[in-house]
Amino acid sequence: MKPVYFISDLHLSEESPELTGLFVRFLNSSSAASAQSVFILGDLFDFWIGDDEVSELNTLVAREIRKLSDKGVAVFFVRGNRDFLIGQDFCRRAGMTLLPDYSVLDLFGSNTLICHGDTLCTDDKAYQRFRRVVHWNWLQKLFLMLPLRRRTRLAAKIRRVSKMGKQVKPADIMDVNASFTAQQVRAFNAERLIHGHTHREHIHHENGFTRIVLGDWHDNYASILRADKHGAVFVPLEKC
Ligand code: LP5
Ligand code: MN
Repeated sequence: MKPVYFISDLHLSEESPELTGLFVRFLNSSSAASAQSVFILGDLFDFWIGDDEVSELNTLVAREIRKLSDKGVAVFFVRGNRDFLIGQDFCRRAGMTLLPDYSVLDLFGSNTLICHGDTLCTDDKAYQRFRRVVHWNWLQKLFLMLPLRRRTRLAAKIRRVSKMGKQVKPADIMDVNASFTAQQVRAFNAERLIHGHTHREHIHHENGFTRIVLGDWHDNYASILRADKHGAVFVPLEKC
């Protein structure tokens, strides 16, 4: 059985072409080409204001992902808190399948729950309130009707508020809530959880299940998890 790869939190933007370079390197690696599937668990982009924004960056990203899927590798995408507006149009362009917020995979015989991770941070009440509001369908529709320039300005404003807020929020409320997380894992009848969002790359063995946290991509570092019949490990990009 071919391996399966998991990545998240690349936060690609025009401002960090080096991260786009790392991603392209991964997509073109022999490991990615010989994978069964690649799961992108959200925050692929630093922010997303609608599939109708066709930029040089997202055109390149869509083309590179499609090249991999054209090789027969199934690419799946779960939305993050930065790119929750990615829709079917972009996924079609990239040749990837859009998944719901939570999915359970039979990963080499082990039931594995996957999600971005933001929904598990239930102690961050302000964020959860914000999330509920920006997921209102009518509000998203209204936002998507605005001119692109207006949307960009609004997104930048929200990013500024978010950045400032993070400086004063206690670090522990920005992590997953342990009992809510355990409850979700049990509800989905899973024995393993893979998520991103918190950027705290680690493999935890706790509360009777394994919780794998994907890291963010930064400073020439790519957080890549490989799962195969032997288990799941982080692999350096150089070995891919
Ligand atoms: O992303 P990060 O790591 O900085 O922080 C997240 C949470 N913040 C977010 C916001 C995103 O960064 C911004 C996404 C931009 C999307 C663009 C499209 C917008 C579309 C709107 C469609 C209807 O997710 C942050 C968490 C942190 O993770 C850790 O988990 O704490 O949560 C917040 O910062 C939320 C704040 O606590 C409350 C936000 C109030 C926002 C008020 C908006 C004011 C702007 C005024 C514009 C009119
Ligand atoms: Mn996130």
